[in-house]
Amino acid sequence: MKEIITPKRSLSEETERLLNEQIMMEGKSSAYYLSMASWCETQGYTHSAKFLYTHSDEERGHMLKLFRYINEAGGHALQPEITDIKHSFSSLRDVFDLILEHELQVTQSIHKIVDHCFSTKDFTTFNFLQWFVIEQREEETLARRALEIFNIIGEEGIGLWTIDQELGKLHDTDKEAEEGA
Ligand code: OFO
Repeated sequence: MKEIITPKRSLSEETERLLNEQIMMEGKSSAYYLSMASWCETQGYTHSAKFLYTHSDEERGHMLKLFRYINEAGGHALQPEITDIKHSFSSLRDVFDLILEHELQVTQSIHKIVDHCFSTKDFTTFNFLQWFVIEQREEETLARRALEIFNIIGEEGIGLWTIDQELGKLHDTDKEAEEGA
Protein backbone atom coordinates (compact mmCIF):
# COMPACT_ATOMS: atom_id res chain seq x y z
CA MET A 1 0.00 0.00 0.00
CA LYS A 2 1.29 3.48 -0.92
CA GLU A 3 2.01 5.65 2.13
CA ILE A 4 0.70 9.21 1.65
CA ILE A 5 2.23 11.95 3.81
CA THR A 6 1.37 15.62 3.14
CA PRO A 7 3.21 18.70 4.54
CA LYS A 8 0.39 19.18 7.08
CA ARG A 9 0.75 15.71 8.52
CA SER A 10 3.65 13.53 9.47
CA LEU A 11 1.56 10.35 9.78
CA SER A 12 0.54 8.10 6.93
CA GLU A 13 -3.13 7.12 6.83
CA GLU A 14 -2.25 3.51 7.57
CA THR A 15 -0.18 4.46 10.63
CA GLU A 16 -3.00 6.69 11.82
CA ARG A 17 -5.45 3.80 11.40
CA LEU A 18 -3.21 1.45 13.39
CA LEU A 19 -2.72 4.01 16.16
CA ASN A 20 -6.48 4.53 16.34
CA GLU A 21 -6.88 0.77 16.68
CA GLN A 22 -4.44 0.94 19.57
CA ILE A 23 -6.54 3.72 21.15
CA MET A 24 -9.44 1.27 21.04
CA MET A 25 -7.30 -1.40 22.70
CA GLU A 26 -6.13 0.88 25.52
CA GLY A 27 -9.70 2.14 26.02
CA LYS A 28 -10.84 -1.46 26.21
CA SER A 29 -8.11 -2.24 28.77
CA SER A 30 -9.29 0.68 30.89
CA ALA A 31 -12.95 -0.41 30.70
CA TYR A 32 -12.08 -4.07 31.29
CA TYR A 33 -10.03 -3.31 34.42
CA LEU A 34 -12.72 -0.98 35.71
CA SER A 35 -15.27 -3.76 35.33
CA MET A 36 -12.91 -6.18 37.10
CA ALA A 37 -12.37 -3.64 39.91
CA SER A 38 -16.10 -3.33 40.41
CA TRP A 39 -16.61 -7.12 40.47
CA CYS A 40 -13.74 -7.52 42.99
CA GLU A 41 -15.28 -4.85 45.20
CA THR A 42 -18.66 -6.60 45.20
CA GLN A 43 -16.95 -9.85 46.24
CA GLY A 44 -15.07 -8.29 49.15
CA TYR A 45 -11.65 -8.31 47.42
CA THR A 46 -11.08 -4.68 48.31
CA HIS A 47 -7.30 -4.62 47.83
CA SER A 48 -7.50 -6.17 44.38
CA ALA A 49 -10.26 -3.67 43.57
CA LYS A 50 -7.99 -0.78 44.58
CA PHE A 51 -5.20 -2.15 42.38
CA LEU A 52 -7.57 -2.51 39.43
CA TYR A 53 -9.15 0.95 39.81
CA THR A 54 -5.64 2.43 39.66
CA HIS A 55 -4.74 0.22 36.73
CA SER A 56 -7.84 1.27 34.84
CA ASP A 57 -6.82 4.93 35.27
CA GLU A 58 -3.34 4.12 33.97
CA GLU A 59 -4.79 2.52 30.86
CA ARG A 60 -6.83 5.65 30.19
CA GLY A 61 -3.54 7.56 30.47
CA HIS A 62 -2.04 5.30 27.78
CA MET A 63 -5.03 5.98 25.56
CA LEU A 64 -4.65 9.75 25.99
CA LYS A 65 -0.95 9.56 25.13
CA LEU A 66 -1.99 8.13 21.75
CA PHE A 67 -4.73 10.76 21.30
CA ARG A 68 -2.23 13.59 21.71
CA TYR A 69 0.40 11.99 19.51
CA ILE A 70 -1.97 11.38 16.60
CA ASN A 71 -3.44 14.90 16.71
CA GLU A 72 -0.05 16.60 17.09
CA ALA A 73 1.17 14.69 14.05
CA GLY A 74 -1.73 16.07 11.98
CA GLY A 75 -4.02 13.06 12.21
CA HIS A 76 -7.36 12.66 13.97
CA ALA A 77 -7.61 10.58 17.15
CA LEU A 78 -11.01 8.92 17.42
CA GLN A 79 -12.94 8.25 20.61
CA PRO A 80 -13.47 4.49 20.50
CA GLU A 81 -16.78 2.77 21.02
CA ILE A 82 -16.21 0.22 23.76
CA THR A 83 -18.59 -2.72 23.86
CA ASP A 84 -18.66 -6.34 25.05
CA ILE A 85 -17.08 -5.79 28.43
CA LYS A 86 -17.37 -8.79 30.73
CA HIS A 87 -18.97 -7.94 34.08
CA SER A 88 -18.75 -11.24 35.98
CA PHE A 89 -15.83 -13.51 36.67
CA SER A 90 -15.72 -17.02 38.05
CA SER A 91 -13.01 -16.31 40.65
CA LEU A 92 -10.30 -13.87 41.67
CA ARG A 93 -7.79 -16.05 39.88
CA ASP A 94 -9.91 -15.90 36.73
CA VAL A 95 -9.59 -12.08 36.82
CA PHE A 96 -5.80 -12.22 36.91
CA ASP A 97 -5.59 -15.03 34.31
CA LEU A 98 -7.61 -12.81 31.97
CA ILE A 99 -5.37 -9.81 32.67
CA LEU A 100 -2.27 -11.72 31.53
CA GLU A 101 -4.10 -13.00 28.45
CA HIS A 102 -5.25 -9.47 27.62
CA GLU A 103 -1.82 -7.89 28.14
CA LEU A 104 -0.23 -10.46 25.82
CA GLN A 105 -2.68 -9.35 23.11
CA VAL A 106 -1.86 -5.69 23.77
CA THR A 107 1.86 -6.45 23.41
CA GLN A 108 1.25 -8.17 20.07
CA SER A 109 -0.75 -5.20 18.87
CA ILE A 110 2.01 -2.72 19.85
CA HIS A 111 4.63 -4.89 18.15
CA LYS A 112 2.54 -4.95 14.98
CA ILE A 113 2.56 -1.13 14.81
CA VAL A 114 6.27 -0.93 15.66
CA ASP A 115 7.00 -3.37 12.84
CA HIS A 116 4.87 -1.32 10.43
CA CYS A 117 6.63 1.94 11.41
CA PHE A 118 10.04 0.39 10.99
CA SER A 119 9.27 -1.03 7.57
CA THR A 120 7.74 2.28 6.35
CA LYS A 121 10.62 4.29 7.87
CA ASP A 122 8.35 6.29 10.18
CA PHE A 123 11.10 6.58 12.77
CA THR A 124 9.31 9.32 14.73
CA THR A 125 6.34 7.07 15.51
CA PHE A 126 8.70 4.13 15.94
CA ASN A 127 10.51 6.16 18.61
CA PHE A 128 7.25 7.30 20.25
CA LEU A 129 6.14 3.66 20.52
CA GLN A 130 9.23 2.57 22.44
CA TRP A 131 7.55 3.86 25.62
CA PHE A 132 4.72 1.37 24.98
CA VAL A 133 7.15 -1.46 24.26
CA ILE A 134 8.79 -0.98 27.66
CA GLU A 135 5.44 -0.48 29.37
CA GLN A 136 4.13 -3.77 27.96
CA ARG A 137 7.14 -5.66 29.28
CA GLU A 138 6.38 -4.23 32.73
CA GLU A 139 2.66 -4.98 32.45
CA GLU A 140 3.31 -8.59 31.51
CA THR A 141 5.73 -8.97 34.41
CA LEU A 142 3.14 -7.52 36.78
CA ALA A 143 0.44 -9.90 35.52
CA ARG A 144 2.78 -12.90 35.88
CA ARG A 145 3.75 -11.77 39.37
CA ALA A 146 0.06 -11.68 40.31
CA LEU A 147 -0.38 -15.30 39.21
CA GLU A 148 2.75 -16.34 41.11
CA ILE A 149 1.16 -14.91 44.26
CA PHE A 150 -1.77 -17.35 43.81
CA ASN A 151 0.64 -20.26 43.27
CA ILE A 152 2.91 -19.45 46.21
CA ILE A 153 0.23 -18.72 48.81
CA GLY A 154 -2.45 -21.22 47.69
CA GLU A 155 -6.16 -20.45 47.88
CA GLU A 156 -7.13 -22.75 50.76
CA GLY A 157 -8.07 -21.50 54.24
CA ILE A 158 -7.20 -17.83 54.63
CA GLY A 159 -5.15 -18.08 51.42
CA LEU A 160 -7.53 -16.00 49.31
CA TRP A 161 -7.70 -13.31 51.98
CA THR A 162 -3.88 -13.12 52.05
CA ILE A 163 -3.67 -13.17 48.24
CA ASP A 164 -6.04 -10.20 48.07
CA GLN A 165 -3.82 -8.27 50.50
CA GLU A 166 -0.71 -9.04 48.43
CA LEU A 167 -2.38 -8.15 45.11
CA GLY A 168 -3.21 -4.76 46.58
CA LYS A 169 0.54 -4.11 46.98
CA LEU A 170 1.46 -4.97 43.39
CA HIS A 171 1.77 -1.38 42.17
CA ASP A 172 4.10 -0.54 45.09
CA THR A 173 6.32 -3.53 44.19
CA ASP A 174 6.28 -2.37 40.58
CA LYS A 175 7.34 1.17 41.55
CA GLU A 176 10.12 -0.11 43.83
CA ALA A 177 11.45 -2.28 40.97
CA GLU A 178 11.39 0.75 38.60
CA GLU A 179 13.24 2.93 41.11
CA GLY A 180 15.83 0.23 41.73
CA ALA A 181 16.37 -0.31 38.00
FE1 OFO B 1 -1.75 -0.05 28.18
O1 OFO B 1 -0.82 -1.30 29.08
FE2 OFO B 1 -2.00 -2.64 29.60
O2 OFO B 1 -3.11 -2.80 28.27
